[in-house]
Parts: sequence; structure tokens; C-alpha cells
Amino acid sequence: MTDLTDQVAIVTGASRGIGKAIALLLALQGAKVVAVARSEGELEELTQKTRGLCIVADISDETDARYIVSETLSHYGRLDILVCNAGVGSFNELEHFEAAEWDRIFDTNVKGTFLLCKAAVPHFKAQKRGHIVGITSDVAKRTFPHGTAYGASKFAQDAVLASLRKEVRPHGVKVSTIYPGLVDTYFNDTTPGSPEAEKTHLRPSDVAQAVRYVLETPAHVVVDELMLHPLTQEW
Ligand code: NJP
Repeated sequence: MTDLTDQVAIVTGASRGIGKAIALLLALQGAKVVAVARSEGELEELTQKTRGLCIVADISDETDARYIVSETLSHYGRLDILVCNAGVGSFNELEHFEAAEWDRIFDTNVKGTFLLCKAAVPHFKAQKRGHIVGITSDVAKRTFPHGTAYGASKFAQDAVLASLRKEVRPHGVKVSTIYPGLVDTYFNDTTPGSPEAEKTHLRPSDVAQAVRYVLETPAHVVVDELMLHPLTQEW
């Protein structure tokens, strides 16, 4: 089993929802967490609990993505784990979907994942070790009405991670993709915590436990893909 104590982990989208739960759980396991998002106040609040580092950054910006990795390396002198979790989505019939909204979704979900991996991979390859975990979605494996932009972005993010897995595996670097179903978060401007959602949605901590599981596998094991749903969700 891989011990997470003192491992340095970048977690994007850590200001709330799934990313926050991942950051808290990894910190509880003894990891040094670098929490990334655009909302400074929420990140600082989180960092008081994780006692790690927070970086206010936009993952869709290449300069920011490079800075996230370089600042982590200069602060901690190492990088072991990259969790590409930050993502956005909105839903509408195709003909009513704005092109600018399409760009926002792709810039965050696809380009953001690409840019962070691009910045971290040379370091992981050089040390012949490292673990990238991507939080995609079960909609990376199915289609649904009103999901043209979000669904396509998750298919694309999944393809980035799957291709990268084949590139870096010979260098000792792991890529694990996690496909959650419905999760009770602030995603798409929803408000978590309703009694109904308790029955119909996963909790962010459920996804965090899946991340912990893939990260703690022994050095010779990689979980390529892991899908989880609330028991009530048909997909
Ligand atoms: O969403 P939410 P989730 N640069 O809105 C950050 C996937 N997923 O936790 O920048 C940097 O509570 C944002 O922070 P801020 C989903 O596609 C979800 O549910 O301060 N950070 C916040 O911390 C996504 O990939 C469900 O606004 C950026 C975080 O991202 C992941 O799970 C189902 C950013 C979003 O928190 C986490 O989503 C599923 C940027 N440009 C997959 N843009 C679900 N909830 O049902 C956003 O299958 N963030």
C-alpha cells in the first residue's frame, strides 16, 4: 500500500464540492495539499484546516498552470500527486447554447486538465514516479439531451487522460480516471445539502474516498478507471 504521509498533492477545484473533500481527506492522511481555485477566501479557509498551501489560479490559463506546479516545487521541493478535479458545466438545447459558454466549459474541463498535466508530467517523468487522478464524469461514457457541451468536454477530458496514461506508464507514472455519477455539490449553481439529495446523490466525501483508494494502491498497481454512482441512479 502507498503511504500518503508527506506526499505533496495538487488538488484543483478545491474551494468547494468534490475538490474540497479530496483536499481534506488527503490532508487527514498526512499529505501536504496544494489547494487550487479562483476563490481566495474559500481557499484560505480550507488551508487553515489542511495546513497546506493554497494557490489562487485559473487552470485554463497556461501561465497560471505552470505557476501552480513551479510554486509547489519551490515551496515543498517535491510533487507526487496531481488531482485534476476543477470543472464547470451548464446544460441547454444545442441551438440555445452560446458559443462563449461552450468555450468556458472546454477551456476549464479539457484545456485546464491538459495544461496542468503538461506542466507536471516532465517532473513526474524525470523522477520516474507520480500519480495523476482525473475527475471526469459518468457522462464521459454516455450521452444525454442538453449535454452537448458538457458531455463532449468530459469525453474529451477522458481521452486526454487515457492517451496520457499510455504515454507515461512506461515512465513509472500512473494515471487514474474517476467517473462519478450525481454528486451533491455546488455544480451548475445548485445548492447542496437538501434532504432529497441525500437519497439521490453521492456525497463529495464518497468521491474523495475513491481518490484515496486509487492513490493508496501499491507501487506496482494502477487503477486505470473507477466508476461510482448513488445506488438510486440509473445511468
Ligand atoms: O463542482 P463545484 P463539483 N480554475 O462547482 C473550481 C465533476 N463532476 O465539485 O475557481 C480553477 O462545487 C471551482 O472553484 P472557483 C465536475 O465536472 C461533478 O461537483 O473558486 N478552478 C470549484 O472549486 C468537475 O470536474 C458531478 O470557482 C476552477 C470547483 O472547480 C468535478 O466533478 C458529477 C475553475 C467546482 O466545484 C468537481 O465538480 C460528475 C478554473 N477555471 C462529475 N473553474 C456532480 N457534482 O454531480 C472552476 O459526474 N473551478
